[in-house]
Amino acid sequence: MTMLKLDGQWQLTSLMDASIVAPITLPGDVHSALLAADIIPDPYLGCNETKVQWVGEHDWVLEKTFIADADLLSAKAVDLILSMVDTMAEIVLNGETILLCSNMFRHYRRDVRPYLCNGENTLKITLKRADIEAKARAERLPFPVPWAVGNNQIPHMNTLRKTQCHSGWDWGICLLVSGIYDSIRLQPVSEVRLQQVRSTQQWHSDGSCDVTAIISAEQISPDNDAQIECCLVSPDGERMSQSVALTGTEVECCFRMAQPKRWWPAGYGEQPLYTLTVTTDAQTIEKRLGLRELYLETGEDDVGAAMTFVVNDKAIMAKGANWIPLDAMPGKQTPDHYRRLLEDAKAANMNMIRVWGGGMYERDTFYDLCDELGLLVWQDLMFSCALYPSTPDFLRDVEQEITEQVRRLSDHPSLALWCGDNEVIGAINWYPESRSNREKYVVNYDRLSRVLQEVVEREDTSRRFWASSPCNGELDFGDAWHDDNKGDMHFWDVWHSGKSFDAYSSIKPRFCSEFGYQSWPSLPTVKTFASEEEWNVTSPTFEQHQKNSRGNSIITEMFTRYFRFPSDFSQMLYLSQVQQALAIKTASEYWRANKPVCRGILYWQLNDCWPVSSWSSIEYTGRWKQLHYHAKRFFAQQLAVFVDEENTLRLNVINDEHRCLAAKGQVTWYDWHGEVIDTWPIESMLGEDDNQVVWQCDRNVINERKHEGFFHAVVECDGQTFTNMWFDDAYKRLPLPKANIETKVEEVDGRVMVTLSADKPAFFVHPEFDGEGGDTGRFDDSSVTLLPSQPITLEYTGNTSAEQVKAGLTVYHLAASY
Ligand code: BMA
Repeated sequence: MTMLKLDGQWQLTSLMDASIVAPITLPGDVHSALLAADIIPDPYLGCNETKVQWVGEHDWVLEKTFIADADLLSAKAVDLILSMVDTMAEIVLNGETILLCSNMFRHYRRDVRPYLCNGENTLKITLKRADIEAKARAERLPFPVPWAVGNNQIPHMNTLRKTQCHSGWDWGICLLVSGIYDSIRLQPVSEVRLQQVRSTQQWHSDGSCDVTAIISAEQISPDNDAQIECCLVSPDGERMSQSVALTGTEVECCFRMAQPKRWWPAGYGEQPLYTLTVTTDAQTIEKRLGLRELYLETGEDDVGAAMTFVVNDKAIMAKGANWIPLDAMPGKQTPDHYRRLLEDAKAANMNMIRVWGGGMYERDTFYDLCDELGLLVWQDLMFSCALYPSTPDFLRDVEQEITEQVRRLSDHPSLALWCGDNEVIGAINWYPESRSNREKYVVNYDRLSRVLQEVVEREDTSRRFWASSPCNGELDFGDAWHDDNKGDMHFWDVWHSGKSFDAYSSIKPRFCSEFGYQSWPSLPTVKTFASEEEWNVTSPTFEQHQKNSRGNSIITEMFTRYFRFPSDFSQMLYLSQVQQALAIKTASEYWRANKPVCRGILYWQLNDCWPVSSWSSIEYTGRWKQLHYHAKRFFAQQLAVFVDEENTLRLNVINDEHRCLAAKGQVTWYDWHGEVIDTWPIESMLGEDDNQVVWQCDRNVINERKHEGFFHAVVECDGQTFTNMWFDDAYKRLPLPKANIETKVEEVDGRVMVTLSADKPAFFVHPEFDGEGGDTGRFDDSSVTLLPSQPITLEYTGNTSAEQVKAGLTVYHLAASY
């Protein structure tokens, strides 16, 4: 008896206008179906967002007929299994209502055998308007609970368990999507219903580890004693198996690993995965396990309190970015797209991704890839930037939701932390209602938070619950936007509060889980959503694709502090990406130079869910912004950083690996022709997890020759060379030379190589390929410094020939932007 998938083509009809009929592919969303059927224009183009708002204001019916054969009907039970149902849904099978759904994050499983008939069956799913339900729920609340005004374009989304950014965010289109985003299955059950498999790891002092699989199952035919097959295969293919009889509803299988292979975050070691397979009654659950010990160290210290993830007894420097939903139309969230983005995160030397609380508990694919790539996951529970109800109904629903999600995800080795929400503690200070009655709303907050904590601690004893991001610690309702001595912080003084980039060096965070700076997308990405007449930062299309009301002014105003004003639209786009890279580089490097005080840096944000101006380092098209290339350098396991502090310019060399390495190189002071003013050799032995000052220079010495040149460090370590730069003033005041850059594109052994050479020093040199396949390819490095007579050869990876790259190449650099 095999499981029947009801995925594929269904029929979609509007309940308000029966003439609107289209095929819909499930898993998928209503907007994608209407787009494919040419009923709506592409919401991502021009100002179409406004034109498609009506879609969220209809109720929709999804319908499919399918054949139930004798085999399926011979089962004692046939379970309909559903998840990611968005959101208010009535499920009707052959005229009988079998299920009402109202939480996008829940899992539903119902035996529908009594309603199935031999031959043709009809499954009908009605998706009701979310906006009306949200409003009705808000009206029933005992007191007003402020929603995410300023981010959401549709009110009261906080009353609904649905992705909060579906109604818009400060980088997000408002579509109010609906649909079913996961496979719809009919699972026949004859004897035993295999419900779930979870595992625990018990480490012993001799280095061995016991892996126990805890299998929950329900015997529905009492006549036979069900047998359960449990098998564990090591990364080398070594197989261990056990067969156990099911007594009661839970059974355990324990495997002792004498020499377990440990799983490590990226940059610290390998990611060996064991495969656990449990089978019974033609049902199988398979999981990939990584064996590792992990805890979060938050003990008090001289500074305040630590915030350090420790894996296999080694302190980890968490480096990464915040993750928002992959695509605003969930039907477009494909496995390939997940893989590409997460591989790009790893390629930029990240080892942690924060799944932000205004999106969704991610799909299995996401966590599987994080396990495989060594990306730790900071997992927010799905609450963000609003206050939330604490009514009994709401708490009951959430309790169920969190129970199910923790059970689903806790076996992933990548999962590092359960965090209760995004900025909800902070949000108590944002809204007039809660500001004027703080105690009431703090208690309201705590009622929900306590449920989240209790569920997490009951369901997953191996991980920490962290109430909120940001949060200064247990029951601390202080200002985690500014207190840098304990807990995690969100530092927005630069972007949202308009301070200059030096504000990043005014704090020494223990763990900065959010800080960001926006840029505009590159010209090739702009071309995908704006026609040429709209290529202007104040055009209607450009303003529609900027969701932070002051965003474009902030970017433009900041230009005036650091740069000479760019000469045209394409240079504005380019410069905005230099500026963004500089902001995040300044912060990340300074904080890394403060290790071990700082143990985590996650910038806002990795990705975009539609083409938009935003804080992302990767554009919606997949193109790397300059920031992502810089991240690859400033997140590398070894790094050299200039720090200008206390009248001294110094060079810190940082090693995050837990092994000693020799570092060698030099610091050179160049003039604007590339001639050496002075040079100093550096040589040092780096210890494990080290941070050393390897060179320093009195600032007065530099001040005497102000504006005469720039500092350049080159360090070689373990066969890798890394460089860095330092300038003694804002770029706009420096006499940057107008370098000429020569470009040679050639094919070498089937690889496309681009050699850049300059006659004078050139900074933020950024080649951009605009042509067919340009969105899927990239350079192996960019936004680099070019010194005269030191050409740099970059590889362009992608399905593009050297000829094509040559034809579509533009090389930007800072002095050519004005
Ligand atoms: C944060 C996030 C998001 C937001 C971002 C940019 O604090 O949590 O809510 O998109 O800032 O404003």
